[in-house]
Order: sequence, then C-alpha cells, then structure tokens
Amino acid sequence: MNTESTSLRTRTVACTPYADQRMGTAGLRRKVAVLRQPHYLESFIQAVLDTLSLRQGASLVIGGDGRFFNDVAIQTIIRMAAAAGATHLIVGRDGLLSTPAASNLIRTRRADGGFLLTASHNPGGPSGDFGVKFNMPTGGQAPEQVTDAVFEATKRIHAYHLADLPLLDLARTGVQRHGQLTVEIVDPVDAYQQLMEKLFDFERIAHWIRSGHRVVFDGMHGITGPYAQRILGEALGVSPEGLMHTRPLPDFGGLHPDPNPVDCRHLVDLCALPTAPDLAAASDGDGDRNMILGPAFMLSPGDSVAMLLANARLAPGYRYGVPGVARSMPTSRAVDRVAAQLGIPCFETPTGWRYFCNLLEANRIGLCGEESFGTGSSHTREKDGLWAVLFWMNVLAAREISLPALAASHWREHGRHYYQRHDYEIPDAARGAALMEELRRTAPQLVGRRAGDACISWADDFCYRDPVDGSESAHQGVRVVLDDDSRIVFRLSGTGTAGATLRVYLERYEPDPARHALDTTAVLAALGREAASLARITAHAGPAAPTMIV
Ligand code: G16
Repeated sequence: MNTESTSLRTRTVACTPYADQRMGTAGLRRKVAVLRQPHYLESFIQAVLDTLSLRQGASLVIGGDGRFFNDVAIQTIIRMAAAAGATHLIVGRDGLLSTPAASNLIRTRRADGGFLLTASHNPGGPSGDFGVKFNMPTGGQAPEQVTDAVFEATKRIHAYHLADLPLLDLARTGVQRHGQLTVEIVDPVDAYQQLMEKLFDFERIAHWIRSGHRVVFDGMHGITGPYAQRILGEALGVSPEGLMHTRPLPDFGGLHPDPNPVDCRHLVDLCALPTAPDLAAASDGDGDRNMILGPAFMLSPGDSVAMLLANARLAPGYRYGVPGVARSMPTSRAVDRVAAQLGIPCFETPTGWRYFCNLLEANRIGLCGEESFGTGSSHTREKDGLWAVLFWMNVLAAREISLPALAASHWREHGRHYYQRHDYEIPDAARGAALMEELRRTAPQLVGRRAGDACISWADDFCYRDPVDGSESAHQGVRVVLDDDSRIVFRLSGTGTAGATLRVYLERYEPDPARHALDTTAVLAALGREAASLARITAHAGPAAPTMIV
C-alpha cells in the first residue's frame, strides 16, 4: 500500500510480532542470522519508533561500527526514521560512527536521539553478532523504563512503515535532500576530535611522544582505527607502526574485537618484552571500551578509574575536579577509596552504562567506570575507549612517570584491590537462570558461613534505587562480602547471544605494600574456589572451571 506522508511516499508492510526482542545490557544484540529473518529488524525498529513517538521534523543521528550488515541495516533504519516523521538525519560517512562519537553528535547537534548499529565487542561477520541501540536526546542509552516499553511494543507490531527512498550514497560527506528529508553525511571524526582537544593537553602529549615515549594502539579492525589515525597519529605524532589494525572491517579481520588480556594476548606479550612501549592500548568493535597496558604491566579497569580520579586535575578538561564518581556494582571498590579521600560521593550502580546517565545528567558525577573495560566521563553519555587512552597519555606525560611506577605509588597510598572476573559459559540458559535464582533465595542464609580463612559477613540480591528519579532496578546481582572485606559478586551477562554466561567477580583488598606485587591469579585462587562452591556451579551447570578469566 502506498500513501502520501509529508512529501515522501511511505509504504506499509504487514508483519507478525517476534516474541524475543527484549533488549539486554546495551540494546538488542542477536546473531546476524536472527536479525536477518524476514521483518525482524524492521519490527524492532518500528517498536522503538512507536514507543518514542518522534515529533514531526525530528532529527536523529545514525551510525554504526561497520560490522557485517551495518550497510544494509542503516538503509532500512533511514527509511523507517523518515517514515516516522524525522526530517533531518545526521549519518556518519560510510555509515560509520563510534559509539562515543555518536553520543557526542546527539548532544552537540541537539538531536532527538540516535540509532547506533553495533554489537560492541561481540564477534562480527555473517556468522557473528549484530545489534541496535537507541540513544535518547541526552546522548545516553534508553533507560530501563523505555526499553521495557519497547519490548511490550514489539509484541504488538503488525505493520511497519518505510519511506520510499533510493539507496542512499553514504560515501560522500555533504547534504542530500529527498523531499522534506535532509540527510547530512558527516565526517565521523571531526566533532569528536574537537571535543578531545578541549579535554586534554595535546601539546604536552605531543611533546611526550616527540621526546621518545612509545605508544601502541590496536583498533582491532573496529571503528576506532580512523579516529586513532587522525588523533593519535596525525595530531599527536604516534608513529604509523604504533597503530595496528586500523581499518574497520565487516568481520574485524577475524579478530574478536574485545580489549581484554585474553583476546589481546599479543599486546600482553608485547608489553612483557624489554622493548615494551610506554603505553599500549586497545579498543573494541564500537570504540567504547579500552584496555591499558605498560611495560610488564596490565592495568585493571577498576584501578584505571581510581587512578584517573586521583590524577584527574592534570587534564585541562578536569582541572576543577569532579563532583562525584560512580562504578558499576561488580567493579572493584578501588575508586571508592580515592573518592573518600577527596571527600566526594561514590555511587554504586547496576551493570550497564545507562545507569550512569541520570547521575551524569544531574551533574552528581563527572567520572565513572566499569570492570568490563569501560571508562568515561561527563563529556559524553557513553563510555569512551580513545578518551581513556588520551587521558592516560595526558597523565603520564604530565607526571613524567611510567605506568607501573604510577600504579605502585597509588597502591602505596590507597592499598591494592586484587581483582579478577571468572566467566562460566552455560549452554542451557535455563540452567544459568536456575543457578542465579537459588543464589538469590539463599543469599541471606549465607551469613556466618565460613569461606576459606574468613566468614561471610553479609550477602544480598542487589537492588538499585536511582538517586535522581527514584526508579528501582531489582535483581542486579548477588553480593557476598567476607569479614576480611573480600567480595564475591555473581550475575548473568546481559550481552551474550547464546546460552548464558555466569560472571563471578572476585576482589581482595591488600593494604600492605610488601604484598602489592603478587600474582593476581594466585591471590584470588582460593576465593574463586569458594565462589564456585557457594553457587554450586558444577551441580547446576556442568563447567568445573571458568571458561575465561579476565
Ligand atoms: C555493555 C554495557 C556495559 C556492561 C557490559 C558488560 O558494554 O554498556 O555497561 O558492563 O556490556 O555487560 P554484561 O556483563 O551484561 O555482558 P558494551 O561495551 O558491550 O556495550
């Protein structure tokens, strides 16, 4: 059926609702094969558009990490957004935008929101994953109330609407007009680079590089490559050999674009050599995660946010400090100690960057971080991989100290939080859910039970009350704290696309500087065994040992 809508013709297509379109920790992520089912993507996008009821004349930012299906999905989303009444679409050239750059564009261009096409760090290619996130006018991901409403709407979708548009050429920057619709193709890096230049001391960093410090950055064939080439390479002088895998590829060149010590083993090995660079770093598929390493040293993400807070005033954008900080609940409590020393609040939120957004918007916090290799600040409403790399370059350049030496001095002052995450892949999602259900039920009875050399002093099922809008988010993970202040947290991942992943987070505090150079795995081995026994992992789900340790 063809009908006139504004000056663009729209087409309505009948469809049957899918029952599985609930969003996870960050948007809808599915296997490419699932998203390519007839009308699957369209039904979901229509549910989002119906829920938001965009105003006539709305503007939206649209871009993705370039993974397989990005080019096809973006044309569909453009047509649907136009049919829903949007008249100004700001699209990254070639359909590309990093997640933080998209968030920045939504904010700076005062758009009504944005569609981000990404499955983040999940593998790409035809047999990999694809995903879609919707971000609000603040630049932050849709909050839980909105994603719940979208899920309800997906159950009622019986038709979707497409504007009649030709296949758009997204390869050239500039403005295209189609009836009332303006499609503005923008350089993906420009606005983001301007923002970084305001936040960090580019002159000092460039001088640090010129004076012989070596930086290696791995874009993992994700979206950050072009950003790194322009900002780290051209603007700051990092040598071309220091910039690895910078071409965005639909299958990430076969790499798993997840910056962690397992998937970036090559960087860990590089940093173990006598010729190690002063700073090595990697980002993920969509550019919002970061991993930081130095000579014979890997920085844990919880330590990263703590140390950045302690040194924040060295970066021009943070010279007046920050009003408060936040970390996700499972993240190490290292940052809490720095916040206490500075006399600023530290908030504990559920896993999911979106939970930081209200706090950022209300200016209650200025810096936040997560164990899952995510760090960010009030400069945007998504975590930001390259921003973290620049922040670290700025801190090291300003203090004229090596990364391991800075960490050692931080630990001397604040103590060290040994930290590790053990992941257990459980093929049957129902078994994972049953394990968590039992833990939630039995948590209160764990108090007083012995766990190795210590006793469990408290345990609960984490429920978050947002201090800004008072909304509650229940069942956000089970916390078990021992009387020596060690902590175990259990939760299921919300970003996987098959089975369940049980995440077990282990943390042990060590105040004694003589014990700050121990092997993390050895320090946490006994706690890991206690955790596996508390959760009865083998009985419930089979795996006797973690499938991944980061
Ligand atoms: C997303 C969220 C993060 C979260 C991470 C891991 O990151 O934005 O807040 O920490 O997933 O979530 P889970 O433990 O549920 O797998 P990203 O980089 O995947 O968008």
